[in-house]
Amino acid sequence: MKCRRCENKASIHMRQHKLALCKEHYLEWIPEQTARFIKKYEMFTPDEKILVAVSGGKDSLSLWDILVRLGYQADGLYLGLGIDEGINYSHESQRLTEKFAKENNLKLHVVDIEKEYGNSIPVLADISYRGHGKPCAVCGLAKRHEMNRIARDFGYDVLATGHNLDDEAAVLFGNTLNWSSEYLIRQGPVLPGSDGLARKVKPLCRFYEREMTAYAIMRGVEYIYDECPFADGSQSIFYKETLNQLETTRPGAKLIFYLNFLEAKKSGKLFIEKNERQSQLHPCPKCGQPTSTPDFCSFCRMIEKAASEK
Ligand code: Q46
Ligand code: ZN
Ligand code: ZN
Repeated sequence: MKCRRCENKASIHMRQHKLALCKEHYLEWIPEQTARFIKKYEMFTPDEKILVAVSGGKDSLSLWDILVRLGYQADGLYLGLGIDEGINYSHESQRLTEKFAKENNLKLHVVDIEKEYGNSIPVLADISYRGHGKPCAVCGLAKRHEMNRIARDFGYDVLATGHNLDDEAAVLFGNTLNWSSEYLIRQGPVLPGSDGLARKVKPLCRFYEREMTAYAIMRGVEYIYDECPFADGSQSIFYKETLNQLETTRPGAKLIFYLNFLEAKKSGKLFIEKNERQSQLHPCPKCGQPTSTPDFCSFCRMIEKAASEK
């Protein structure tokens, strides 16, 4: 297959976009699309200071790389969680993040949770749950708190995270299965700031995980391949696998799931009150049944259309 923009052999084929690109053009396409999403969702402007939360993984390091390539003022924040189980996760992810910052001459804030607060995340979790359960809730809480603190203390306008489409679709899937309306209302590419809370943005939210992996590899970004050992067997991984199965038979299913949700949310009709909805109904002039469509109800329209085409 050939690249859509030149005659060279394509390095990646994105079925859901019906688009194939060579390495050179793919490395152009990703920042172009990111710039488009930043504008479309009004994430930030060129004069705002951005703090990128970097974990040493492919998404956050690539996000940092893309923002810098686009000319934004983006500094990094690495949180040392003290997770040294198995592969020495924290140590290795910090090493790769610092290496990236150094090689690209970028400013990186490093906060070591244990040095700052006396205990690492696994220890804090052990204390909180008396040795039972995964540390993820404690970890999430600490991450949100520290990201916000650094953003506030150093005067950043916005906090950017590397969540990709697979992450967002999995969260949306989980929230939908549980009908967690409060979370559904808050989910989106931008979470506006409020008093003391920095605005949060997800510029990669429309890229598939596989697209981000391809970007990191083609760009030569050195990242940590392994996930945090505590991510193993998590619900979000199960949701991701389920959505991937769907995607295999219906290319684009994940993207449609997420984008249609954003559309529905934007239109304000997602959680419309029952009474409000009823007041928008009127009787169909033909059959008298309540309908929201102007004029005839959908059923009567269908019958009319069929009759007229006979
Ligand atoms: S929450 Fe849980 Fe992650 Fe923290 S303990 Fe690891 S898996 S890093 S995204
Ligand atoms: Zn090309
Ligand atoms: Zn507090």
